[in-house]
Amino acid sequence: MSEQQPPQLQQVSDQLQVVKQQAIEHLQACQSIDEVHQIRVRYLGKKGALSDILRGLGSLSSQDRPAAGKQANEVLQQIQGHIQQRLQAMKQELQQQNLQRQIDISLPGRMLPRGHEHPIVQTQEDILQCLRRCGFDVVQGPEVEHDFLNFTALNMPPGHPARQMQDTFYLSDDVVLRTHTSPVQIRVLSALKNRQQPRVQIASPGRVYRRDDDATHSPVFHQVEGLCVGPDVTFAQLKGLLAQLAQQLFTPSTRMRTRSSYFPFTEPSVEVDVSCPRCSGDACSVCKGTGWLELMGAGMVDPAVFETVGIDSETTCGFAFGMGVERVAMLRHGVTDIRLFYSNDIEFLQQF
Ligand code: FA5
Repeated sequence: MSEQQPPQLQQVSDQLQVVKQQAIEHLQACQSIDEVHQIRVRYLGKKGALSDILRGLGSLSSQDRPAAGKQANEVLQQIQGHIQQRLQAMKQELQQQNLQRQIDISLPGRMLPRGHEHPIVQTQEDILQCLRRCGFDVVQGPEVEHDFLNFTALNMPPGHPARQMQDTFYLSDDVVLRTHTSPVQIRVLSALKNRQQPRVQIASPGRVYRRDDDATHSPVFHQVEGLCVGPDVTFAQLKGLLAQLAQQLFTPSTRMRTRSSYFPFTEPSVEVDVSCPRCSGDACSVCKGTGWLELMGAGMVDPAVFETVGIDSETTCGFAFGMGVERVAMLRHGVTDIRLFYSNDIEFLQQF
């Protein structure tokens, strides 16, 4: 049996028990650490329930006041203890949840999206790969070129009508953005000047520039140039090489044909066609019913080019060819608008 208390003290004691009970119930119902802090303020704060009771202790007799103060202090400590316990339990629960979330070693790793080479780079690399296997070394030339190397040394002196075949970006009177990769031929041949029986076999890839802009012509595009020079290089070798190249770039059944053409730096000159990869030569809308698609220009190096760079054209001959990389990529993948390659459209690029 608890000791009988004076009536006023008993009243305070009852109030303290009610406040404690309510605080415990509220703490149990709390769902978050924030809510626990709100309960602390509500019961133990300056304007809280316990402070209300403490303020009323002044009206007690001086005999009862110490006992009431002691009881209030005990209730304060008990509520604080419950708050600590509740916070502790909540923190442990959170840690447990976080651990479960962090260390599920059975989950698959998060895959980062993977990029790949641009279709133009892929095609250029396939062309070079094929040429490397045939013994060609890869040589690069500058994109800003002397008018002399881009035109004059290739048998197109100023005023030559063939210059108009390639609408040119002039940077100054005698400096241009190269319109084709053929000036690399001149740079390579000039280095062989005065050599007895010069031999060289190079492939030169790179960007070229023309004032062109429509669905099949871009102002900036890529070419791969091939040059093979020696004492006994023949047109038959050129045809054999290009037939092999066409079969490797398209399908093993791809056929090749040459049509007579004109380039100032080759003689004879040809346009090289391949059987349409879409219809295998049967005629379709891609080849406009002809069964053939134009692939590149080629020919035997014109003796005038050898003479310009100081190589004896009586004892040296060679062949050269030049193809548009975009054109090859369009034929391989059935792309009808060249601008798609430069549009940075991720859905288009993801197809390759
Ligand atoms: C030339 O540029 C010659 N230098 C190629 C050559 C080299 C012939 C060596 C003989 C010996 P042509 O202007 O035809 O030739 O261009 C070659 C290829 O570049 C064309 O077949 C075409 O596929 C591509 N081409 C030309 N203009 C553009 C353009 N604006 N956009 C995309 N591709 C183009």
